[in-house]
Amino acid sequence: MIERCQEDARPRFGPRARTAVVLAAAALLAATSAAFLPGTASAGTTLGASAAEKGRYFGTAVAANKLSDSAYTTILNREFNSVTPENEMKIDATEPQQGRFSYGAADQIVSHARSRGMSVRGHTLAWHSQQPGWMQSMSGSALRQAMLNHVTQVATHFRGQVVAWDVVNEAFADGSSGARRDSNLQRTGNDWIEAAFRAADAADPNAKLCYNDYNTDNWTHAKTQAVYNMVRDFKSRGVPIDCVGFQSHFNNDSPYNSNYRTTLSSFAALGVDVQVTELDIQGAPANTYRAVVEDCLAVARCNGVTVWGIRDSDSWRASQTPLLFNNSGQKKAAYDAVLAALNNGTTPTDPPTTPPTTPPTNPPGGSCTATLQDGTRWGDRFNSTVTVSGASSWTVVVAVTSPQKISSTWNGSPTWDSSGNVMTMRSNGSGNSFGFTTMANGNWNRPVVQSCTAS
Ligand code: G2I
Repeated sequence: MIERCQEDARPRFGPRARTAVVLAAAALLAATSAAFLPGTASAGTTLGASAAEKGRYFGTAVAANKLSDSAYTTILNREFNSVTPENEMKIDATEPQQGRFSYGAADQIVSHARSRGMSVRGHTLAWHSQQPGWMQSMSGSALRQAMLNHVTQVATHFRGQVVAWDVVNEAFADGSSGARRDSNLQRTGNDWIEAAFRAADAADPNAKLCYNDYNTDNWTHAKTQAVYNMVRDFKSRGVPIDCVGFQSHFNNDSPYNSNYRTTLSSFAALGVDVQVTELDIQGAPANTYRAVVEDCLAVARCNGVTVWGIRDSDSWRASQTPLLFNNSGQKKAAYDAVLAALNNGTTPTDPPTTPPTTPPTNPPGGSCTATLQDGTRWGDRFNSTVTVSGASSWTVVVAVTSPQKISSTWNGSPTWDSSGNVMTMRSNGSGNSFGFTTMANGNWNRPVVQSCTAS
């Protein structure tokens, strides 16, 4: 109850207020014992499209210097609808000299992603590693101020372009201590993590703010429990945290455990979203990849899965061949398992809501007809599908109502007006329908089709 009172004290807008709504929806779900209903039959042929049909994303880490490799971008553009810059948003990349910010490589990835309807996860604002030299040599209040300024500047630069930030990365120690990791940031005071979250919240109130770590996948591990206790404490005190990232680098020393689903659902029950943020698995066993995806789909608040690279040769652990595509860019057995899991998975469904009575809007003027249909609705977002008739090559304009935001699209090539609320979707050879997910941000108005033109 303390938790809910704290939540209620926050302003009733933005994702932090949405958390209260989602909590209420989750409670209702539990009360009605209708948490999971079979999803509609799904036949997505790419990871991103199949995940989107389940209201999730399927993402990958991207390196800016590979965007000129057409074999790489062909797979990226075809398969993924979310992107995490692998190194380009880290502190050493974005503030190489104190007070001098450098966003070129990160902007390149963000632009590549957003122009293709992919969402962006920001990684990472505050971390003991990959600090530029000037920061490594700082301590105390000067370091605290420098860290907070970094969080503010970088989150402000990417405001509106990044759907989720790894605000703080890897702040807990390995092993059985359950303690914080010793670092120059930790030595500025135990409250450095919440200070970073508050700075990020002030700079970008609409991004989801995540804590991200590795070896926090096994529910029985001390490190997992320590992060869980921190998140529970943050929620009880109103620290603005929205999500927890589970890196999920699995290998023989740190294997997947079947209690992973318990980990995801236990954190989600605290009132945060959960995300699989850096998945790779030594040897890429199909069964383990399938299990991870099934575990995410089984947890309503698991937003999506990001793999840490595209081809094995792109991996930080290339010799372990841990990814979904081989060095030649061919799909591995694990790819097929992941796609099947996404297509077979159940769709977590909110309690029945009154269906909208407004008929689809198809204003005249185009030589084709676009019909919008409502898709799955969750506590914070909903899917829509638009079917086009009368043209095989088309341009459809769709508007959502501010503060709604379209967070992902599939089966089309989108561009946006300057407000971000009007999307022009062009056919891209994927057929005569496209879809998109809208973050409601408290507004459940139906998106409106403004025009359809044959092109
Ligand atoms: O270590 C795996 C990941 C663990 N979680 C946090 C992630 O940020 C981390 O990613 C890896 C990148 O995949 C590597 O690409 O982080 C490493 C350290 O930041 C990255 O390695 C760095 C090398 O240390 C640099 O020498 C190199 O210049 O990659 C850079 C770019 O290739």
